[in-house]
Amino acid sequence: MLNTAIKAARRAATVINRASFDLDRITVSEKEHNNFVTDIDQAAEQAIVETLLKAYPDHAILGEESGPSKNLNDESEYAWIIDPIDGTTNFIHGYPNYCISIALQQKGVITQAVIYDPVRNDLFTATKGAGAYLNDKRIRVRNPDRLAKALIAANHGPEPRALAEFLRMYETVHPRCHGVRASGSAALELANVAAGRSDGYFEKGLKVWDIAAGALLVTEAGGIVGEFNGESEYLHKGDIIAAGPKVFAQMVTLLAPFA
Ligand code: LIP
Repeated sequence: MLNTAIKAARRAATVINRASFDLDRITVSEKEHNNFVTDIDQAAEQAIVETLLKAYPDHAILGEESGPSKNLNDESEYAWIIDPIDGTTNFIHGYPNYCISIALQQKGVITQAVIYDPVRNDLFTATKGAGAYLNDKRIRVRNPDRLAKALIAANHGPEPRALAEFLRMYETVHPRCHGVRASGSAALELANVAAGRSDGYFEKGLKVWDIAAGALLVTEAGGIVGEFNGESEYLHKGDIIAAGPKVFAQMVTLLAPFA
């Protein structure tokens, strides 16, 4: 199943890379203020869904662009959760920080994860209980002993209210670590934590397709993922902190007031 997801991600990447050479030709629409979708998101999702359903015609689908398939329900044995371009705003601008995110949920539990960065050709994969990998090499969170030694990533959604709260959270965390970076792709931020490229990440108001694959990568790389109060319903809640165990505890202490 992981191999099928990798094949699907690579097919989507072909669509995305081709389009990235001529961004003026893509069709952009605004779902809501500053929340964009392009014809390339839709074409990439179609390529992913076709590949998955060719191999597994009975599986359910939850795609950012196509929504839930008719057979998706709480009882679905297998459901694929897809974000064809996580970081669409970056993609539209040619800002090279976006990725394809595909997760498999099996009876409510995420068991497979693929995040593919088509710009850097970085393929992140994880299988529950079998570790996390970047381009076939095992990855682990960095786990510094103190937040004061950590580089943290964070983002915020498009709503003005979310921005105001984000600025307060930024003010809280930034002076206590090496810095906070905001680069517009939740899935890649999680993959970066898993690979030890950053030490922690926080964001509120996300959708399940933004975080399902990335959360498995982090936990399989030895990290912790939770809500702002440390609880574990982050996939449904959409508010997430991810980090190595020591930094996670310190981030929860600082960010719990924003839960
Ligand atoms: C985006 C996220 C980003 C978040 C945006 C949006 P999209 O996903 O990854 O981190 O701040 O609100 O959800 O819409 O590009 O797939």
